Amino acid sequence: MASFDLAQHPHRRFNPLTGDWLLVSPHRALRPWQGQQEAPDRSQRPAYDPTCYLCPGNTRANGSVNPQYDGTFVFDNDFAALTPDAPTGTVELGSLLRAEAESGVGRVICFSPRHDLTLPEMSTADIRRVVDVWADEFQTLGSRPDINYVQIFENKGQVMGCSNPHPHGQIWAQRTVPGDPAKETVQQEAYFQQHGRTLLTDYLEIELREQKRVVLENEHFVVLVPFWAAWPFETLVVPRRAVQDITQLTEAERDSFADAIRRLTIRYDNLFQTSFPYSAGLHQRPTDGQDHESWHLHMHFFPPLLRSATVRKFMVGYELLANPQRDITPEYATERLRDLPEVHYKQTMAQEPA
Ligand code: H2U
Ligand code: ZN
Repeated sequence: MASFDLAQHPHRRFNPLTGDWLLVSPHRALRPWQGQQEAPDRSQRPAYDPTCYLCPGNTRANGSVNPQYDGTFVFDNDFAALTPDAPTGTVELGSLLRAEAESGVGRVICFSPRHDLTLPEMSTADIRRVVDVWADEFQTLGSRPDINYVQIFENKGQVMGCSNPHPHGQIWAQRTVPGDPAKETVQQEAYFQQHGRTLLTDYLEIELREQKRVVLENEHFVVLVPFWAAWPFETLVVPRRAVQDITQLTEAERDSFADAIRRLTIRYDNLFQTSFPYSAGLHQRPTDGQDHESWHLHMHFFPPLLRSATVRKFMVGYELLANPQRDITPEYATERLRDLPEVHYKQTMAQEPA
């Protein structure tokens, strides 16, 4: 029998950040790449949409009027999933039926006044302003006694349930530490106790040596397809220096972060020449007042597209019942992402005849 080869044979991979496992079935992806199946998406939105509830000067659903902002704009979500003043209390029916009140804050962040842009079409300087807003919001929300975790994220594209194409993200900040960040806290803490270094410091060292899953690097950040990635083109954006949260990044590191986000999202759009949908978000230390030396800030990108702009991955069947599974190996996904240009395809097309 042939010796075990990650590129050919079915195997399980361990996710050290969550402690979960993933099934990889590379042989199922051996069928040849079909190449691009759809025409590039050339659609353009207007720079200003009078019906958009996020554009400057427009009225939102609750009657508030947005200012004539020219950079970023942050407001309390008018339909927040969590509110700060919810009644407290618990319900327990034996040990099996348990509930407890939860409180928190929802914020919406407009990345740009321009309705027609997305992160990959914004300048590095403008993305840097978004990074600064994330840091300010983390600082303000995280220092509240009633907030112990701040989840900053972006849903991009209709398939991800995003209700409006205007470039924006959200923050849900709450009293308890939710599931995945809680798992990552436990895992990183255990690793740090044992090794005295953060889990992602050591992980980065391996990836930089191996160079099999690194998509791009700059002075302070590395973008890679994690060894345990569950989504076809899932990536992790990691600062080289172990910082626990975004407020600890230096000016130069914040610039690097913006550069990494821009270059990665351009590659995503270029992959299927479409506005690439994803859910992305920062993972950082809980703001519960405890020392979280073991935490290493990072940003996850979870994109659902699989083979083209219309063929997407669903977590169904085995994945709903057992654990995530993938056909395209993380190493192959890295090659695909690495081969793409860092000039946005719409910009390239603008120079060419239609
Ligand atoms: P999506 O990224 O899921 O589309 O989120 C947009 C958010 O904007 C959503 O959470 C909020 C919704 O509650 N929103 C307002 O706060 N005011 C509005 O007038 C419309 C939408
Ligand atoms: Zn708009």
